[in-house]
Amino acid sequence: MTTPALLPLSGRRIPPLNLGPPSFPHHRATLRLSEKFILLLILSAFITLCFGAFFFLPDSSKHKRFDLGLEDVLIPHVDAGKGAKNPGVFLIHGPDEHRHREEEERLRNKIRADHEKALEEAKEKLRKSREEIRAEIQTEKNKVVQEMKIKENKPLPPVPIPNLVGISGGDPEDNDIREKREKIKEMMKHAWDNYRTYGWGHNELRPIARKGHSPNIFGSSQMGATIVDALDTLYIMGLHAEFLDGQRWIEDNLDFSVNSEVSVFEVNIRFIGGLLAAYYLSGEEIFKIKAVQLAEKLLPAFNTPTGIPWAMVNLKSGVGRNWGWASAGSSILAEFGTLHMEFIHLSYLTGDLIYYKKVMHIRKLLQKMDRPNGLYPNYLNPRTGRWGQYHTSVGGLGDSFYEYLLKAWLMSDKTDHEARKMYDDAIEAIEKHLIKKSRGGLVFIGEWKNGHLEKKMGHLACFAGGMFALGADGSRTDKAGHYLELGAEIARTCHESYDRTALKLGPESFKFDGAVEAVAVRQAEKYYILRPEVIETYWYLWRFTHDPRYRQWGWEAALAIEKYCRVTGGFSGVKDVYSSTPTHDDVQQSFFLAETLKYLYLLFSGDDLLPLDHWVFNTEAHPLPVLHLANTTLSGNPAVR
Ligand code: DMJ
Repeated sequence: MTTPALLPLSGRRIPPLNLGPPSFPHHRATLRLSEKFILLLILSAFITLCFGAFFFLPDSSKHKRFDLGLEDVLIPHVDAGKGAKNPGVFLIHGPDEHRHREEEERLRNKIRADHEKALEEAKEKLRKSREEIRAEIQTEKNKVVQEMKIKENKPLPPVPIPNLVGISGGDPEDNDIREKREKIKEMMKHAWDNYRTYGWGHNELRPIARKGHSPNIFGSSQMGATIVDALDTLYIMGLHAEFLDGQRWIEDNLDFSVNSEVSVFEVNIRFIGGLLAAYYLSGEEIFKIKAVQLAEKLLPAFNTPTGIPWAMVNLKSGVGRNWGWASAGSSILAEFGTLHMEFIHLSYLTGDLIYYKKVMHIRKLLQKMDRPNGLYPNYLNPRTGRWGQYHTSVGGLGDSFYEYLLKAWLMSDKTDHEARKMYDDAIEAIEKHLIKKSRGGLVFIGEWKNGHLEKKMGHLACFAGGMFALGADGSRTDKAGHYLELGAEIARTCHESYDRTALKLGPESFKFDGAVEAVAVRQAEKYYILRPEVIETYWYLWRFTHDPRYRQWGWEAALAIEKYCRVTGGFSGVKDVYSSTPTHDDVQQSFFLAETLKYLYLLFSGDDLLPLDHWVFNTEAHPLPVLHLANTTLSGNPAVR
């Protein structure tokens, strides 16, 4: 293990970014525009100042102003003369002197306030760096373009639809397996029906309070996250009436012009991923149109000095910012690094390269950066392009970045070699520094914190078992067997984390510390919120090995969810998996319908349903078809060049 002293702890400052082609083809024009913008601001501040000063003149001069031969001054006034010659014009009469003064005073105050505000704004602008002003101008320009496009609501250009293999079926021959699959479908119906009754249109459901709920990742919006997230699961389960119900809601109600600050990552994986999958499965244009409209709303988040997007964006104003808790104002690796699949599909479907360019820009920037011990830190500052704290994780904050490198390669029909290389390099460093075996023989993935390995594994990191198995084929020389084995070891460890609890459901994170193995220690880490990652890994391992233990483990988890998480009004997370009398958290997460129940259903289906050589699942389990990019017009794609 490399000592911390050997780490390049400060992180290299990247060279000034070239914001020219391809992302900003009008670089020079934009520069001139920003200078003009500053001049304009100064000028407007000056004019406001003069205008304001005029109103602050002493009373005597002010009277003169009203004596300029105008007996009837044209300002709004309550005392509209009955005999006014001009309807709609209000007059000031001599006897109304008092009210006149009040009105004048009010006007003066308003002008003073406006004047001060304009000065403040001008000062604020001048304090900003050239790059920030440029980013703001870009945001404004994008907004105008976006509004024009939305107004036009023009149909999207037709593109060849990829080969959609196995969008239904998968009926198991074995009776027992068929019954299990039916049970999972019934659980889906229970979750959906209750959301339909009590939470319809809200983002999620509170199954005990029986009302709508919205997590902070969606701000104050009510965008029916559960509907969009659940659509493809409903479709593959053959719940067509429910699917249609969801489609109708989307057609009539899903609107993204909301004044709400949302997580770019979450909106991308749940909404754009969900809408794209629904589009591919059903062929209904509305899903594609909505996905594109939403993607345009996310684009302003990329207007940062480096092109690394903000974590959050206000869907109405386009203003972005980062989470307050993130190291040194950083963006998060697992967030800005988990856009690739959806954005490539958006470019494919629209013929508009903007999405492709945004994510390729992120990739190029990451490629150029130094990586301590070959590891990608979780935090990157979008203003400076420098890493934040040197924390690396395959669980929260890092996880799906690695997943998307592998899946970018798979989704490109294995032609995106650059992505595969980045994945292989990253996984090698992770294996070297983060993956260990406990005294009891359990393989786990720890968290790297400033040169020190914390022997703690999160539930989220359990997805990596499936990822290693999925990436085994195509890995570097003679390593396919090794990675499949590693995936199986991670699956075993995560199963242990479930098996060592009272409820047979896994905690949020678990430790390996002396005698403690695969068990949560802190109370705050003992909850289970209907997460899918362990079941996801069972499913991938099942597909690649057909070892019956994975179906058995999956069924154990399904029974535990049914027994401890099912309530009359839906399904709820539990606060402590070590307590045999569970307390519910009263949230039915949208990913329970998108992922947990979908992976369970697939686990008890035949391999002909959504076969893995034709479909790649995004990190929210939304299946997107493999794109044979060599035959398409994505001109920037390495496959074409
Ligand atoms: C899901 O929204 C996605 O899987 C994401 O990548 C991380 N975790 C949640 C579910 O646990």
